[in-house]
Amino acid sequence: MTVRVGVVGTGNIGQDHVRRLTRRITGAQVVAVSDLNSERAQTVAAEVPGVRVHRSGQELIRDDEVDAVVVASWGAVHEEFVLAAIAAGKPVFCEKPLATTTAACQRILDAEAAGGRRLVQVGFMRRYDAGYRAMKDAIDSGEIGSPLIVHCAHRNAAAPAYGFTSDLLITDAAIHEIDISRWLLGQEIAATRVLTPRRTSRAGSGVQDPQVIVLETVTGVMVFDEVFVNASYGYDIRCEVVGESGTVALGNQSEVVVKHDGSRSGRVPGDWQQRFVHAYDAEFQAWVNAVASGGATGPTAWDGYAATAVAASCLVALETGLRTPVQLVDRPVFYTPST
Ligand code: NAD
Ligand code: ISE
Repeated sequence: MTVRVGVVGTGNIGQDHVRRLTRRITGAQVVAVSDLNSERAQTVAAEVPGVRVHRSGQELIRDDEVDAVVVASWGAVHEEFVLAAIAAGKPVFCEKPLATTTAACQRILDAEAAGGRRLVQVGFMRRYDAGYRAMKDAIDSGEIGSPLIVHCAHRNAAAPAYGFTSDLLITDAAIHEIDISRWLLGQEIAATRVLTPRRTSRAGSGVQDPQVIVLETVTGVMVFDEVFVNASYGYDIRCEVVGESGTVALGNQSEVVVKHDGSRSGRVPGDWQQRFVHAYDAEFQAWVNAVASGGATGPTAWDGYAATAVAASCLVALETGLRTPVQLVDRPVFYTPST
């Protein structure tokens, strides 16, 4: 079966996803797109023969020839499209964040559970990265003993051109470490703190960049996440888990080593598209395979909810400077731990 996909939001990552579904993923065909910016939608549609442009995401979701939906619009409008896809009984891949408030995520949990069938996959693509997967295997095998501390860094060369705020360092960037820590450790996060180092001169006016986010899990594992979105030298993602008897860390991300004029050097990826290209491909292939077989896989709406709840706690911690508990409802039985 070829899964006929409609994509809502054809900005940066929406365009990427249209191209990957068209050129690299097997078993899928993009048949429709929609964007508030209709010119952008038309331009993206022109690249792929036979793609229809809808006037709205809602119209696209109602299209009988769309079997499954990708939501890649701005975070604040994810909820309405995810709820519409669930109401239509269509599988939906939603880019992170699932929604921007815990109340909105809760409405998605309720709607999906009421339908009795998993339809939502959230775009936490790091779970498909070979490095993170190898880290998880090492942790789960018991090789490094019980995890105690996690060190992460999330450095972007430059913040996106639109007004990037202090809050977005948490809700747009650190949300990836929030998810990957929950997944690597297999535990929920119970409390957060946000430390505010000296600001880089490259930060926008009033923007707290960098930040050090501290996540404390239910068993007391501490995650230290440096988020620095104007690091200037490249896109650098680091993660090391320290266990009772060893450590495991992401390896060197450079695909080559250059030796020249008495020095040895490697390459630093420029951005997330380069660094995680294989992870996005694997994530989409897994989604399409699951949809084609009538199943579901990957990060669930619960994972989206939990990540947004932890981010909400970090926002309070940033504002107050205090250790802030995470408010989580009990996980519904419908959401067994995801892989
Ligand atoms: P973007 O601004 O480049 O693109 C978003 C697009 O959505 C724009 O073209 C905008 O016109 C469109 N849009 C907004 N509201 C809409 C609506 N109601 N209906 C239809 N279209 C609408 O942003 P982006 O960088 O592509 O990010 C999009 C989403 O993807 C965000 O949620 C972001 O957090 C996420 N993202 C995830 C990753 C990742 O690594 N997984 C990377 C980048 C972005
Ligand atoms: C972007 O939205 C992403 O999700 C990238 O993966 C992340 O590294 C970047 O900081 C975000 O702005």
